[in-house]
Amino acid sequence: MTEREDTLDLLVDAARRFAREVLVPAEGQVRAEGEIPPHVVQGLRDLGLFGMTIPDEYGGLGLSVYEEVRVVQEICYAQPAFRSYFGTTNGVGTLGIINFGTDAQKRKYLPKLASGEMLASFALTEPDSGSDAASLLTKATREGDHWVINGAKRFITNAVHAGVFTVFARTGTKDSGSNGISAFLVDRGTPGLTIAKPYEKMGFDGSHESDVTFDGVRLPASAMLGPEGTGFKNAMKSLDHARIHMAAVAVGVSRRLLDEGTKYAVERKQFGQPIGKFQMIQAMLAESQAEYLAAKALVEQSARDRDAGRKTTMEAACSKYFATEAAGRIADRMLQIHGGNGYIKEYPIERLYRDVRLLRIYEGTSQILQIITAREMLREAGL
Ligand code: COS
Repeated sequence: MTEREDTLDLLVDAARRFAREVLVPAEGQVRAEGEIPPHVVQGLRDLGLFGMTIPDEYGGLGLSVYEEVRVVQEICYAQPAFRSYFGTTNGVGTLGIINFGTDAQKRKYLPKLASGEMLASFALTEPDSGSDAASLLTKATREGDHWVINGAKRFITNAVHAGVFTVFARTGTKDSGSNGISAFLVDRGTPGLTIAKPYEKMGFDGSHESDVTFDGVRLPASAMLGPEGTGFKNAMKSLDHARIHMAAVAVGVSRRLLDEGTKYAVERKQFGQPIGKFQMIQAMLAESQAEYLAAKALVEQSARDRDAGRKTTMEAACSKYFATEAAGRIADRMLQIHGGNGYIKEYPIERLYRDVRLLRIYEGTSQILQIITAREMLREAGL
């Protein structure tokens, strides 16, 4: 084993223990208070997870994509909202700065993001632009040495906590399509930036998503991230990485769901024996275990392919599509094993069932991921 593999084993083991000994016991508190408790945030900081993907020269752990998915699977043994707190920063919130930022932008933001002193949000989606991301309407207008942003964003994770937003806005004409979109870094507190109260949601207790509006937000030209007109492509490149991360979230929570279902099948007795002795329960467990192992293998292989420098647009789409759809089926079967007890809040399965429903929607719906996959296949076949 190399030293790097040894270090990864230690980190994965620490993340596993932290999830089981600290995060899972805190789930009830998060449900009651709607917030991630300070001792959890501190624990995530101590593990270095806010800087998981940030290069070590900026104070991060500098993990490869494969290393990242190994850690994320462990953390997501607990409800996935814990991951949202640091994962958005590591994912779409920061990838643009790491990959397309200037030295000055990297120096300004990455050390604070890596330590968890600052969180980052990714502001792409709008009220009328979701799956069709290139149709966004937020406008950036050049005024001398400045850009002025006007528009509205929707479903912005961690907006209430974020110190910096990667904002996508149209710098080209209305008809300029994806090539008329640029990215900007907007600091919290910039005049004209308003963050609304978080939505009430179906699940993901403790994770906060809000509307964000830009009313004449004035930025220096140096706030542009990457060259003018490259915002859309850079967002897509960040999402290619982030979708592998999201697939790992689904794998982690699937493991938890399986453990909850198996435990219940051993403890619960009907007709004079544990229900796990019945073949119909066994079939649900076995089908779910096979899907979990297949999703895990797919996600880890896609991560390795990305680390090897391959274009993984299709692999990322397939990983997120398969792992999140599998998590949905696994949640449904494990709740079914719990019978009536699965439908009441006394058992964690009810909350996890609601949480995993989001995984098939955010960072690309299953249907968009199928379109991306088929397009790549057909392009390779010459269409
Ligand atoms: N990497 C690099 N470039 C990419 C890319 C990728 N993964 N995907 C697209 N591009 C490029 C294309 O090559 C094309 O470039 P050219 O104009 O030079 O040919 C350009 O971007 C436009 O691509 P495309 O024509 O495929 O764009 P569409 O508008 O047809 O569709 C989809 C793009 C549907 C894939 C995109 O809008 C998408 O992913 N939607 C979902 C958004 C999402 O996930 N939202 C969740 C919230 S964000 S957390």
